[in-house]
Amino acid sequence: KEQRLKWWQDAKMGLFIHWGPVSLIGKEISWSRNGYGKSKYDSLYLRFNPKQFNAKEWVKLAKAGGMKYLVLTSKHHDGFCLFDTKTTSYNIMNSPFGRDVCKELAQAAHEAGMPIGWYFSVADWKDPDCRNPKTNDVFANRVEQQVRELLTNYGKISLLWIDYEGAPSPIHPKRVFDLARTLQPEIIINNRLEPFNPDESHARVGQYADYATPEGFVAGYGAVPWETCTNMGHQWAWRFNDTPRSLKESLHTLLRCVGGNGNLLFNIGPDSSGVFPPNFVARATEMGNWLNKNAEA
Ligand code: FUL
Repeated sequence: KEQRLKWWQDAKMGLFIHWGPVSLIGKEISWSRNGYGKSKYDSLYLRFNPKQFNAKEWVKLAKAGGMKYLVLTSKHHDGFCLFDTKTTSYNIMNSPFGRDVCKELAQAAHEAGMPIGWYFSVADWKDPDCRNPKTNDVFANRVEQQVRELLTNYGKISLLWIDYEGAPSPIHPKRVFDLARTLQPEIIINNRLEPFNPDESHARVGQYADYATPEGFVAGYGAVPWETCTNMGHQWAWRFNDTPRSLKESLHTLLRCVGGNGNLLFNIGPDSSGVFPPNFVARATEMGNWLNKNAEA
């Protein structure tokens, strides 16, 4: 286990990227679906065309920010797939953009020697088979097929950041875990495959997990490997006129994680043209510069 986690523990900070058609409206990813109107939300992809998307620029931003790995929302709870998939038409290839975002980002990351992982929600609010007593088996198989695609078609994938938003689990944790390890023997997997109790704050690392995932706060979980995920701004997805935390607060967050032997997965949302907001790029770059000066790797 320790050997498997070594690159990640050495990396200390990663860039978390929440992105999808929702960036067109600047509302929170998936969670805004009800309030905005399900059918309107689900149609956003029909005008999602992020022409400025340049995977190399994204990797460059991570590098400038001192972030040593990338985690992209391949599929959030809203069910939209940022990758080419045979399992559903609700995917990026059917948007006007028509380019496989996961493919381009994986390629750019590989070229730069930067580990990449997928955020992947095993719950899907748009899929009628999800948690449908009659057809949930079909759904569980579909999810496994998606995991198979994500871990087969994009070269080496270093990390699987599973997400899951409440009970009951619509999938089979062991099957997904074994599948991931079979397809990518070195992959590390967070602790959200197993049904969790919200009171545990994602602290428990069970049988099908490598590390804990405190969300929105910094917490040392003793001997358990952990990674805080939190926003540099005020929501996961891009938001109009959002402002990043101050440099001081950003650095404090990082240093508290590292000082507690944990990682920081720092999130920024690109806009609907495919670009990270300049004020966030500037903040990340300031962090990277500070690290270069003060924390020799
Ligand atoms: C949560 C999700 O519900 C949020 O939208 C976000 O993706 C966060 C990292 O995990 O459980």
